[in-house]
Amino acid sequence: MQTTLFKVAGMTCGSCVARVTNALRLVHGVGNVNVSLAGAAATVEFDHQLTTLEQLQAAVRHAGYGIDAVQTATQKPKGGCCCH
Ligand SMILES: [Cu+2]
Repeated sequence: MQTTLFKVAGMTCGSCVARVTNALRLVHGVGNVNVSLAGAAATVEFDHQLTTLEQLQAAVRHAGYGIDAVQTATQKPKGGCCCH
């Protein structure tokens, strides 16, 4: 499993978050999904042998949202509450 973080464009409310979350969860090989409305980002845990970042982003686009920027680097579980 690896964790990736990417920006999701177009989310405006909790329903958007739920839609993006569900779309990502439906992708084969995806584990935990955490979508942040405030951060306009999705944190996705996935098995890279079963799926790819491209497939995750395609699922988000399919749900009607955009991908802003891509961070392919594995997220470091380091740092406290201050992300910026
Ligand atoms: Cu919405």
